Amino acid sequence: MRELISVPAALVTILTFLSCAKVQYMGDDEASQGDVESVLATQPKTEDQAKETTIEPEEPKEPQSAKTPQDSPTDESSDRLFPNCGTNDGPIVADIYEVPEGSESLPDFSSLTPVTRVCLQDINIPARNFSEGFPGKEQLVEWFAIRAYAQLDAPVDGDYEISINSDDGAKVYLDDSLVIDNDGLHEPITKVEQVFLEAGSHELIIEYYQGPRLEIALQLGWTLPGEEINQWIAPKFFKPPTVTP
Ligand SMILES: [Ca+2]
Repeated sequence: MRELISVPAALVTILTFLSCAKVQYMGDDEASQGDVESVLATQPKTEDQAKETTIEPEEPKEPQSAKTPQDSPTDESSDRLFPNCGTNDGPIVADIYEVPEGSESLPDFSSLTPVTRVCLQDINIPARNFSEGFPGKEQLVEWFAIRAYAQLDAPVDGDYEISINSDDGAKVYLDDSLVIDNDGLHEPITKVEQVFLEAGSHELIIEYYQGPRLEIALQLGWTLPGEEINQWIAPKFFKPPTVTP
């Protein structure tokens, strides 16, 4: 008789324990899910990936795993020339625009809204077939424009020969002054202008557009005072712009 009583008592004890364990687990589960959601809220994600992070109550043995963000956060770089603009990918900030087919010169940038913003280490895209597009963004093949902003560091006082090679049109501004006008619908053409620069930083704006097919090119160069070799300006001479629109 004693055994008949003690067996149900043991069952009750076990059931009570399991019930508490379940409540405890559900509490952890909700907390974990909240943690994950707060982490993911700061990261780009797709709907599918968001679903993947949902904790499955059927697998209570590994609630901790839910706290680990998914191994493959969404990569938005597919629609960018360079990802992580403003961090490790270059001081030059460049806005990309679409321009109407048939454009024979640079657009009026003030009337346009950028499609996206990218960053560059330098302005050195040698002439290439248009079908290759711009580095990292094959879609940029025709009828687009770029307005790029940076500071250019002049190492010494003196007369610089600034050069721009572009296909199609481009303009170079330093400290709000137009320095080179290479605008128009044309094959790769290099224009050179002599400019006196004091040593130090100068606000640089490059405007560029690519019209139809054939070729793409955009390179910014200089000949330093007292030297004779024109070289494409190295990344170390660029700094982030002080102001961007
Ligand atoms: Ca072209």
